Parts: sequence; structure tokens; C-alpha cells
Amino acid sequence: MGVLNVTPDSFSDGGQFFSFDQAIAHAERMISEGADIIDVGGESTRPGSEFVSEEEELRRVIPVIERLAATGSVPISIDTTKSSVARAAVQAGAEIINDISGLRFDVGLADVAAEARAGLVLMHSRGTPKDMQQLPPVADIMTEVINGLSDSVAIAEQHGLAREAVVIDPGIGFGKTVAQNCELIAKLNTIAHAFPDLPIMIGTSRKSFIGKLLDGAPADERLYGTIASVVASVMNGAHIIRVHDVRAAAEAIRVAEAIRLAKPVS
Ligand code: 9MG
Repeated sequence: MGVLNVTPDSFSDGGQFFSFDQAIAHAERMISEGADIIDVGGESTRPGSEFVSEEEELRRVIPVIERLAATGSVPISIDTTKSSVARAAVQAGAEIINDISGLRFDVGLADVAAEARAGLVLMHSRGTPKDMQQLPPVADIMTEVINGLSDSVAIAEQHGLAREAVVIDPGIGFGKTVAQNCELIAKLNTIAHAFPDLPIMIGTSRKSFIGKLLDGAPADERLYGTIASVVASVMNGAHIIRVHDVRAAAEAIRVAEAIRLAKPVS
């Protein structure tokens, strides 16, 4: 999954892809480099970021989704926590809704996904993007994430969403410490065992825990660290990887996947 942020303050690409033409060109480049899904987001989820209005989010994402969906080469995902934005996005051609709140902010997202027969990514997070890094850490991150995801999946099903439409995501970087992010990647197989029928998505790309592990490396110097986390995630059972640097990740994934498949089943 290639990340297409259409936000002026996007933390990892500096708003580089904010104009319509640049956004389309960047999406096409990610597809040519191996992206199987493009995730379009109009509201930054960087730590400390503010919510944007529905009108502004729609203004940013809908024209981009309409254009990308019209070319039809890969499914488009809408990264939003607002059911009104998700509804407009699926009408514009998006086939997946990516909810970083796991239905905590707007449960109506499940209704939109169910009605449109869209996929729904339920990500674990704590607090809001504005306050998540100020929250006291939880003692047992594996139990917290598994219980949180179970609640989100149950709510989605109560709202009529088919279980086959659900993808789960541990939410790397969202209200977790550096050590907890590493633990979640290292023990991804525990999450896979807890949800054996659900695909797992993970997003580590350029995140601050990688910068912290690399002596404060800025976002544009986190590629090799990102690739290490991508490979570890694939080896431990991730099915969908959300990244900015598609070519590097796609090549690393092809090799890691071949090695994973060569491993004897224990
Ligand atoms: C929007 N967004 C930012 N980080 C993410 C992550 O790790 N997973 C998902 N599903 N979405 C994310």
C-alpha cells in the first residue's frame, strides 16, 4: 500500500504531494513501482496534529480519488476517521476505508463500509493524534492491542460488516513507546494467532520510533530503518505493508516473502 498524503503538513513528505497534479503523478509512480493499493489521506495523523474540517478534507481527497479510481489500475483506500468523508470517497470510487481510530471516533464508518461492500481497515490507537504521545504507556501492549482490535472487529460486525471485509492493524506509533512498537512487530505472530482469519496491515514507514532508534534521524533518513521493520513485519506474518518508499519496500518484501515461504512449518 502506497501512502498518498494530500495534506499541507504531511510529516514524512513535507506536503510535497499536496497539489492535484503532483498527487496523481506520485500515485502513478507508486503503482509503477509495485503498489497494489493507494491510500489517500487528507488529514494528517502525525503526533500533535489537529483535526481538519469535513469540507477541507473532502476538498483535498475527492478529486484525487475520482481521478485515480477512473484509471482503475489498483484499488483506492481512503484514510479517514469521518463517515461523511468515507461515504463521499466510496461514491468517488474508493474500495477500502482505512480508519486509524478502529471505529472509536465515528462508528458510522462501519455502516458506510457495510453498505458499500468496501473493505475496512481497523487500526489500534490510543487517544487522538493530538494527544497520543502524551498518554502514559500501558503496561501490556500485546493485551491492549489484541483486546482493542477484538472490540473494533465486534463493533464492525454488529454494524453488518462481513468479517471477510475486515483488515486489522496494530497501529505502530499510535500511543506506543519505542520498545512497544518493537515488541508489536516482533510478536506479530501472536496477533496473527489471535485473529487467524483476518489479514494484518502494518505501517512503520518513516515513523518516529525508527528515528529514535537511529540517534534522531529525521524522516528523510529513515529508509533503511523502515526497510528493516518491513522485512521483520513480513517475516512475522503481516499481509499488507503501508509505505512511502514503494520501490524499496516492494523489492525487500519480494525477497523476505520468498525466505518466509522457504521456512519449515513448526
Ligand atoms: C494513516 N496511517 C498512518 N499510519 C498508519 C498505520 O500504521 N496503519 C494504518 N492503517 N494507517 C495509518
